[in-house]
Amino acid sequence: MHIRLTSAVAILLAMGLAGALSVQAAEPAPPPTKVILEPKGNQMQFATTEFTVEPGQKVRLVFENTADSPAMIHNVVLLTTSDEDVAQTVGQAGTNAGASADYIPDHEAVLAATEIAEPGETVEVTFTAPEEPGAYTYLCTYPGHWATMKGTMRVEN
Ligand SMILES: [Cu+2]
Repeated sequence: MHIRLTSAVAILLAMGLAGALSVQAAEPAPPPTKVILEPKGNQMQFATTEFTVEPGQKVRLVFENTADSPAMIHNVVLLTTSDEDVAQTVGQAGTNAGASADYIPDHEAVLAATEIAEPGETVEVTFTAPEEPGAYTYLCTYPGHWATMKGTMRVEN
């Protein structure tokens, strides 16, 4: 009787394990969705001013600095909000943060940020999109750029 019970438990355990494994196999973690951004020529603007991702989706954000003017140094800073005042605050704080911080301020509204990309360089950052559907601003915080160099990430189902 003791042996039979043990066997029954072992079988149940094995079934449970198989079940767990099959669930994992059926739902592998999806690879991050890739978003590629570029500047608009040698202007202080992004060529793409809007992109859409799903809530909670892993996003690999790649910024290719295709500018060729030496002055066109950029980054991409994604915010937790689309509030204009917050964008302005982060833009100004970025200038104060300075080159050694890649002009990325230590601010609670910064959701993700790339380092600085000189002309011809490519930088990237991987992050998890917010669960909350809505609009999220991204901007370049290189000094003088944030006022015109920005866009919107939309989170939608
Ligand atoms: Cu810029």
